[in-house]
Amino acid sequence: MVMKRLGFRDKGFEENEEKIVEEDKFHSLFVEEEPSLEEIWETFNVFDENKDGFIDGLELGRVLCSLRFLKEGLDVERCKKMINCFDRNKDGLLDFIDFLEFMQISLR
Ligand SMILES: [Ca+2]
Ligand SMILES: [Ca+2]
Repeated sequence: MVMKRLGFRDKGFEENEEKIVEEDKFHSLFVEEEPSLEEIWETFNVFDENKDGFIDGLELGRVLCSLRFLKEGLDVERCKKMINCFDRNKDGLLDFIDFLEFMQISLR
């Protein structure tokens, strides 16, 4: 991983390395609970009510309300702020990778 960052290049090696790093990364996300990617994907789909592949503030708010994480009712502004914390490309939506980060923090 470090070697890769430093620009270590060998085509075949690099592809393998990439895969291992990816799996390691996912693995280290869930040392405690270790939900599978499938489980997270299912969770993602629960959040993504309109099935467009992204979670917006409203969708996040609905689920958090139903889970009673938001006690004062649907607070879209607060949800948008939460999304902004994990939104890498700043489009105001959580895609699956953003959601992985979100889960990682939430499960702690
Ligand atoms: Ca959606
Ligand atoms: Ca995004």
